[in-house]
Amino acid sequence: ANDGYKLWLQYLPFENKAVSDYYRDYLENISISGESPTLDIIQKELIIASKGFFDQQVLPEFSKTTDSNLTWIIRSEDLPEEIKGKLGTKLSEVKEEGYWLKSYQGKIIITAKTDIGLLYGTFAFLKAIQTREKLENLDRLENPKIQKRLLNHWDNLNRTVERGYAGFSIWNWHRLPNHIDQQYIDYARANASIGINGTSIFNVNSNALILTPEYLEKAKALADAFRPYGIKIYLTARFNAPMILDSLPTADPQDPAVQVWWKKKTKEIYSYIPDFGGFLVKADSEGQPGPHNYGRTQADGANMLADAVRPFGGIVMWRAFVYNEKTPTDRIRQAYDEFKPLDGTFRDNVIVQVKNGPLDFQPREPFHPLFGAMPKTPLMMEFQITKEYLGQETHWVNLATMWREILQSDTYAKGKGSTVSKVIDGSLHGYKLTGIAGVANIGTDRNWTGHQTAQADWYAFGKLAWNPDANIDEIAEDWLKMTFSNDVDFVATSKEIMLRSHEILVNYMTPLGLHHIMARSHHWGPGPWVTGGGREDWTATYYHKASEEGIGFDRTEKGSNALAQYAPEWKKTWGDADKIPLEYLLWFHRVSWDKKLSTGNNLWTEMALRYQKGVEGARWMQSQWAKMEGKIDQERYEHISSFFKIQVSEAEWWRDSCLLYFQQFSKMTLPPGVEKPK
Ligand code: GCW
Repeated sequence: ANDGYKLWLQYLPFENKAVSDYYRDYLENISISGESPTLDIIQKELIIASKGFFDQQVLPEFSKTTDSNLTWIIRSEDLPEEIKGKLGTKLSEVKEEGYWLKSYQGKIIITAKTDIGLLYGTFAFLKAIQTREKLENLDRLENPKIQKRLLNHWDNLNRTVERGYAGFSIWNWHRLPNHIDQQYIDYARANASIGINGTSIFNVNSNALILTPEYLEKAKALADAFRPYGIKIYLTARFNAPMILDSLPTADPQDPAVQVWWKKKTKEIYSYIPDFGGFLVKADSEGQPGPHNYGRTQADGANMLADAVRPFGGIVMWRAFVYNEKTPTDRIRQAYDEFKPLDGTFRDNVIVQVKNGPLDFQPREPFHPLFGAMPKTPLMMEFQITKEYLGQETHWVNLATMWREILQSDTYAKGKGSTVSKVIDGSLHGYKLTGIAGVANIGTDRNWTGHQTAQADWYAFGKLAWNPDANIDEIAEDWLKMTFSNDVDFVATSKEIMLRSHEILVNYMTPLGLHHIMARSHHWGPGPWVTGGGREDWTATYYHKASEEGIGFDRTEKGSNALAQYAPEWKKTWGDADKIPLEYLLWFHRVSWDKKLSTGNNLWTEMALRYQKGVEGARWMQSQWAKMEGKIDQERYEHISSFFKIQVSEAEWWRDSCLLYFQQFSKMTLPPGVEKPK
């Protein structure tokens, strides 16, 4: 039985003797020089892997000397002088967390400056075996392009997970700090295998209790367990914690007593966790307290915390997801309007964490206009790995496709080629601090992520965090091979499903630039009719504005002018309803139902056809998957098959509800080919 618990670290048995014999030479005798907890972990991982590959038949032998062994795991400083000389100056290109996987005179040398680099190199070596690479010509020197590569857990003290769809929180507060569950170790292994080096373990809608000794002790236990895997702990800071925990009359960041409180609190945290990474803060958003409460700016708030963590080398990740229903402008303008003028006023250990799009993790959004707009303030990316608005972990949708679209978008900040990926890897503006965060999709489900295939999103996030320009086709292919099988047909078919899945989902949920038409509050399923409830920016009608005249949000200068937050190059294409790619049409324009589009169809017909196409796409995925039976273990095959029943019926639900709802306004009939709503 295979329930998916082992993620992409399945280390499945080799398919035949020839393959097994080939890799056996490299796995049987391994030299690991040096000693450290991380080197112990490397050794353990090689044993786990060998047990899997060889079906318990072969176990690696380890020695400290390099002698006759074919595989060496060795810090670059410990390499024999002769080999150092042969490897030459390239050796110095291996940076702190980097590694070099190098085939050399029939041997494989895994070398790095640090033990964490060796751990990453070992995982790269195992991946090469898992994906059946030939080892003779290996020459892979890799350094991460982004420094802080974090998961953000939105986990609460009662173990519910905000927007979590894979069970409860894996953090068992009740048993911590004394019990370190094996799942924490497997979590650390999985993260280290993809280069994640930080985790913020608590919800951004934070509870100040997480900062009390009782919980700091638990956080410390996790930090101790994760340290040898190169993973640091970060905590969310509730802005009014001084008032809640110690009855201070205010949390004003300019108040000296408040500043002293945070300094003391920070010192206390570091006494538990000496390498504590720093704070993640959601302030002044969706009811969370923040500097606005005291007439202060986001920079005032962030800088106060930055000063507290600075002596210990910590950072502050300050979220830009700040908006307010009382601000009369278009919600999607607000973060830019507020943060852009603050550029250059943040301390250098602050990094502003910006969601990929200006609204909120929709199936498709244009990139956030802050990227490229804050040359003097390091910005980090926040992606949502959990699928709040994309089927909530029951739909198969490959998020890497969507992330690539954002990462490769051109901000034009310094002319053509100023991609978002270059903003966040720091190369565009010379940021000294770089980072990326993914809101975790992990829970207590046996397979961690609800949908077996949602593991791919966790995996891809790590890979893109390491290199935001990485090839997502390869990422998908590697993940499939490591997780399920190297069968050529299986990999080709499943990869095609993955790579087409995002466009399919967008078509059946929010085609043509529609957004936030999900049901209220829980965001599951369609709800274009959602209105009222006291807060306009949480209604669907605010975003689609459908009437008999037309549909869409005018964000040109005739409307909210959010378009002006982008480079002039974008104004030219996005500003013109006839030139804008149809994917973004209703995001930026309000158009009449009978408007003729570039496809030759009018808007209503195009919308109906796209919803239909989305449904057909989901059915196509399902039928392709049906052909995979027998190619992988039955348990996971069936798990995915049953989830397709959900996905297809929900795709139909979306199409039918949205078309029936919008038809009241368009007053046009459904075009041929679109099924009648059930
Ligand atoms: O996506 C929205 C979610 C909230 C979340 C918020 C945020 C943590 O609906 O549940 O709160 O964004 O990112 O802060």
